Amino acid sequence: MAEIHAIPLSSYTRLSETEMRTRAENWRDELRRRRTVRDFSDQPVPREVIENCLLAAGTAPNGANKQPWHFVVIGDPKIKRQIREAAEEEERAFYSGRAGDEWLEALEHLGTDEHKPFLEKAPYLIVIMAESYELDEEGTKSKNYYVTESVGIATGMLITAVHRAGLVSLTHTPSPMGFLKQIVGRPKNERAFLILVVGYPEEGAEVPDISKKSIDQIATFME
Ligand code: IYR
Repeated sequence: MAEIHAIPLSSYTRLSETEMRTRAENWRDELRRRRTVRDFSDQPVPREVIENCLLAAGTAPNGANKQPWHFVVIGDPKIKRQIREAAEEEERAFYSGRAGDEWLEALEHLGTDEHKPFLEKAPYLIVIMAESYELDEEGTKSKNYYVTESVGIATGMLITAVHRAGLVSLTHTPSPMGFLKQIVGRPKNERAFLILVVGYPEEGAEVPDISKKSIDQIATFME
């Protein structure tokens, strides 16, 4: 066996059961307050807040600790406009038939359409890239593992960090997303995973009246 370099688990604090119960309830309630928002204000957000949310996301568990993600943070209005134009072109095709009837019916209650003003209005678009494989400075390739799972977990942690910081987000997945890689100019080992739109909600923002599944619907305990 190769020798591993191990250090004590000094960052862990064991909580009392009472504290644990309270925290689990409070965190559930805190995350229940999170809503995906589509009406964004153009009010600026401090860059440092975004940096810290990204560092939080970067702690995600991932395959072989390869950390196969890259976050492109776009505040430049010209690039935001380019992304909006390209995304709306894809979305027009999507909503006018490419999605198919079943998909369009499933989306009806959300009230989404091909218009994506938030891509220009929100202060930051975070284009999340997945590194399908690793490419070092000399151009040598090596494998990454569980890339989709890893980037998905990091994205969830980013969404949670953004919420915790008092901002709102929207997971936007223009379909297909090939155009993004070109606009943001990333290397060939990366593919666009999704766009996380981040900012403050617009005054009077509205969200769809939807609910989440119950514990019995989402979990099975085999005790
Ligand atoms: N990408 C489209 C469609 C869309 C798809 C799903 I699945 C959603 O939950 C919401 C929207 C759009 O952004 O409008």
